[in-house]
Amino acid sequence: MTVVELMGAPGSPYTRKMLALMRYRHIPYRISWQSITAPGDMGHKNRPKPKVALLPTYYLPDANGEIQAVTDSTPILRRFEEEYEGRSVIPSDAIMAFLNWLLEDYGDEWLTKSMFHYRWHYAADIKKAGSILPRWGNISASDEEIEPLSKYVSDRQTGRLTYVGSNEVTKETIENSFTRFMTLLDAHLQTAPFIFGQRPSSADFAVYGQLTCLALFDPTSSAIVVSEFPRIYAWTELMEDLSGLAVADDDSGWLDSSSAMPETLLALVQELARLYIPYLKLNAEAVMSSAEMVDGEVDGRPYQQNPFPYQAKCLQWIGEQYAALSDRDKARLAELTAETGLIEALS
Ligand SMILES: N[C@@H](CCC(=O)N[C@@H](CS)C(=O)NCC(=O)O)C(=O)O
Repeated sequence: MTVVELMGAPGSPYTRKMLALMRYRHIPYRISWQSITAPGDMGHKNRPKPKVALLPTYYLPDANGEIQAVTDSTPILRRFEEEYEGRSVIPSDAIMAFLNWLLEDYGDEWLTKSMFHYRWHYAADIKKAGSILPRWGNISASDEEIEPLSKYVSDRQTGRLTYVGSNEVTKETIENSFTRFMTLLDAHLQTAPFIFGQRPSSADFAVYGQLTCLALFDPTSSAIVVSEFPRIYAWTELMEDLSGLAVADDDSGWLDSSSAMPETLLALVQELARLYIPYLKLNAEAVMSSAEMVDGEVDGRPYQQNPFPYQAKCLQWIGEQYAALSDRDKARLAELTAETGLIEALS
């Protein structure tokens, strides 16, 4: 059996998303640990370099069998759906699969703002991340060797806060949205062990990836999760290794659209409609008009960040996923989510 090769780091939420996914799906892998340790150090010496240096980087064959460096967990996860049978992480019902796409995207693109904000905003978090992150790629390095790397990593990452959108204007919006999302997820997990029922979906893995930082590692956010959302702390630990989880061989265990959706899932959808999709639209407008700043309102408060072209693409993909639904599914989605404002947000 082919072994999938990748480079990643334990401090990278997307690496953790994909490691947990591969464990659950029984996809054998080999990882080389990499932390962002020194200028120009991103990349495996004897390997092709990806177009954009991101973690995780996978080394996968293209159509001609040539190994290429590829990044972006969302399409890679779907490539694995084609290549490996069983234990799928995409709900079998088209409507639930669409909502799963949205929630996966929220985890990857919005919850990560909380992750980056909590890790690089408060002194205790910066100190912990600065001292641990560079060690993950250099476990035997001496303290003297680590010291300048700690400084490099902290300076570099705090300098990137502005790209992620964590700043004095948005701090409150990001922190409020984190506790609100935790409250909604906590309520929903009281109805089922995973977001879309009895088996984990790609949205669970995306949210889990960010929570390996927010719940388990970074002291400020972890203190919030441990004291206010112990269920989510426990869930995050469970998600890490689902290789032994028994799931039905058929497609049973997923929520489906034939009956009403749980109120707690609708509340999560409402959060996407109210906050996430409007944010994506604001960003996409700024990208399309080549504005210098995203400058508008999110969640009823002023919002500013540097325009992010990748997230304009995310909005386009969401539109394509919606357009691919049959007319019947679109009508049923509208009916099921009528109270949430989702369809209005998507239009
Ligand atoms: N959309 C990408 C995002 C990956 C990503 O942003 N990775 C971060 C670390 S978790 C990274 O490598 N950042 C590089 C940098 O900050 O320069 C995915 O889903 O894989």
